[in-house]
Amino acid sequence: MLIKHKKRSDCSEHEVTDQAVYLNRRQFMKVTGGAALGLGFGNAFAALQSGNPLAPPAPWQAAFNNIRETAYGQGEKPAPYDVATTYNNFYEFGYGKDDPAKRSGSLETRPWSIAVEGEADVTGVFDLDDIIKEALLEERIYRLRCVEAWSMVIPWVGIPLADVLKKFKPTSKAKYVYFETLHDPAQMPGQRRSSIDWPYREGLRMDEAMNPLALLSVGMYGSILPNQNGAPVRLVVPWKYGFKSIKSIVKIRFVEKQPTSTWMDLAPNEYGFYANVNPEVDHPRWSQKEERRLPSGVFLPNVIETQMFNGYQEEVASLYNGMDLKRQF
Ligand SMILES: Nc1nc2c(c(=O)[nH]1)N[C@H]1C(S)=C(S)[C@@H](COP(=O)(O)O)O[C@H]1N2
Ligand SMILES: [Mo]
Repeated sequence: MLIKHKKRSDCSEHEVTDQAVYLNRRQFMKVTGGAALGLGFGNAFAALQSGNPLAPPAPWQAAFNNIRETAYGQGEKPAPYDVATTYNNFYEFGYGKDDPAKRSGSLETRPWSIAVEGEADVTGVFDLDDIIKEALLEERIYRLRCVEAWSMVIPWVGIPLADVLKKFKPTSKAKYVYFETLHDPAQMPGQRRSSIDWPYREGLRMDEAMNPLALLSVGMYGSILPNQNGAPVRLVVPWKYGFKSIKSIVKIRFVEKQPTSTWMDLAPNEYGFYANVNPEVDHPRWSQKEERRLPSGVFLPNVIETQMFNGYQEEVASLYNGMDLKRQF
């Protein structure tokens, strides 16, 4: 059932897609369980089951056959799959935009455990697939705005972050939640260089993490996440610059004090803890007023205006009442 709650962020004036074409594509994805022939995004599943082609899907895999549609991003035009999977930032695999696609094949994403620590009643080490098989996966079509002034629309598959965090019963002392990416230079060649203090780290204030827009993503385009997009589990925080959406998460820690993040540590004058998309606050080295919406031609760049909170102001502006968004960037 598609519940229509029309918000401004649900549609984009710039890119109104032919709804019928898109709905047909979704219908097609459902019928084929995401393994759309020739579109290139069903291979992940096939590969996972390749040990025994006749084996029934594991319970967590079955969750992907029942992805709930939502109203988020209806009317947006998702980037072509090959753009979303070859133009990536994932420094654990190198600094080039196509390095993650070329070099992330070495990442082993199953089995995958997540350590939950800190100010919560339920802590310990949990298997990701146990979390997935208990959940109802949702599709959320979100704009992703990178601090480098490019953006794309991606149809994510995931679980509302709040639903997952609540299971661990955070205590009243949990004011922030901290996340960490895997640190394993054997699997992540970029970590063999010490330019960044690995592992990659991020954090959210508790009320931000509990906001309904925050998603713990385990898939995109109807199937599991490709390695270069942060497999097997990543954050998607669409009203913040892309670097907050930490990939390949292995640790969640509930904490009392504001944690620091990788980019704050590297360049505190350029990147803040909040990192909300804000066209009024320029990066010290470039403007944030506009963005290049991918796919974008070299000779005819597809440049659009950047929106406050990446266009999600109705959902999140109240989180920041009374805060000076120009100073607390
Ligand atoms: N662990 C980790 N997470 C990360 C990054 C990274 O380098 N390492 N890059 C971030 C940045 S800058 C962006 S824009 C998004 C890109 O996500 P995508 O490649 O799926 O589009 O991932 C974010 N998450
Ligand atoms: Mo980014």
